[in-house]
Amino acid sequence: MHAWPASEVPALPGKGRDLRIHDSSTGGRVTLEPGPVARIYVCGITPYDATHMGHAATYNAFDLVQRIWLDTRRQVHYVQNVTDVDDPLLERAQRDGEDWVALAERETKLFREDMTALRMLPPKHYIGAVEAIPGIVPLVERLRDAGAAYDLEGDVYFSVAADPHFGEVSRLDAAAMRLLSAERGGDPDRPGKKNPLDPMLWMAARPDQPSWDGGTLGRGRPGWHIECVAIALDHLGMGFDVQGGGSDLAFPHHEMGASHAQVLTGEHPFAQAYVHAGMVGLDGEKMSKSRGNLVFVSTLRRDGVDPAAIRLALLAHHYRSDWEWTDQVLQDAVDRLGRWRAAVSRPDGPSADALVEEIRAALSDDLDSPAALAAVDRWAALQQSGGGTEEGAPGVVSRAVDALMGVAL
Ligand code: 5CA
Ligand code: ZN
Repeated sequence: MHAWPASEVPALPGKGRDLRIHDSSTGGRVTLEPGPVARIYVCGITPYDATHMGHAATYNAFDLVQRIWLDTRRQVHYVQNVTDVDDPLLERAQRDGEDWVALAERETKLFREDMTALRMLPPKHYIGAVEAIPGIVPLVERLRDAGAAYDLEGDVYFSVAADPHFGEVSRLDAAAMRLLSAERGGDPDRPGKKNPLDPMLWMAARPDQPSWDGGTLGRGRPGWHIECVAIALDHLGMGFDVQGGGSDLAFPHHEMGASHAQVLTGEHPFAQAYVHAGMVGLDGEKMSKSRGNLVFVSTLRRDGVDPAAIRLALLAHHYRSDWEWTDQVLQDAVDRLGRWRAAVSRPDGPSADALVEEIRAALSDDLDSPAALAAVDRWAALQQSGGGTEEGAPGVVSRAVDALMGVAL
């Protein structure tokens, strides 16, 4: 699949700092030490509805990670998937009497447009589940042949017992895992499973559902977790730097993905750090396509909201916190954008050197974007009160907020 166009990332004076970030698998902060090419996999959308503020917040967090790496003069190898065949997508297409392929294509196109407008850096490889199927089948066959997967009425399940490291990503107890498995696409109550948590690797063809040739597995379609594993192993290999997504992916998705990959390769870990963004809610509920309580990026854009203001609304919250979208959040961002634009519209102003370092320090400290915004606010207030006359300083500030936070002033 093609991704979306990259916005330019201006070069800044000096050099960025290495990122310290919260890793779910250790429960604490780790300093990431990528090589010259940092490798990141961020789980993509299931395209049955438009990009909402929760999605945008999660992709914003991982966009910051990449911008920090670019600022440390590294290249970034970014991979993202599109879950373009899965139960929720097929159910929505069925409900609306729409062709599931057309639905997925339409929503993926809209997602690309939203990401472009928000200046999110595009993945180098943007891969759909359907196009990954030829690579998924041999992985499932290998797991089965190694005794790490078993057949249940034609479906193939992964045996979590095969991975000695199972449970280390989310660090949840068995009861919590069982609950979340039922909520998030698993089937812990299906009779005949070896362990209720075992996830499906390959689902045998169902009547009236799309299916593909699965070699010795028979016709069917892939399970969710193996999709991301196949794509990540194909394009990044084991031990890549960051596996990212919202906190709802820690279990089962990232836990199972790590186990699949670790059993397949005999290596550990799948990713150096598992990074999870908090959930954005509306009216006290997690914003989700299934609940339907959504604020869409595309609706705001259509209403004439500047994408830079949307981006500032996201950046005003720490990526790990759960927060609520309100009209006030957007209004505050619109006001801030106005103040910042006014402050950089003059040819001179207070020196930007210290500010650039403050932004770098804040973001490299577990992506503390609220602190980065506060630093820019202080500079803008100083500018407003006539606090400096350094020629070109406003230009440096503009470039810094664009390069490090994707906000075009
Ligand atoms: N296709 C899978 C991942 S392989 C999936 O979870 N798709 S999704 O469309 O449901 O979500 C896309 C990304 O947005 C995921 O990282 C998910 O964790 C994140 N996300 C979904 N809802 C929210 C929310 N309310 N707040 C923050 N992030 C969210
Ligand atoms: Zn995924």
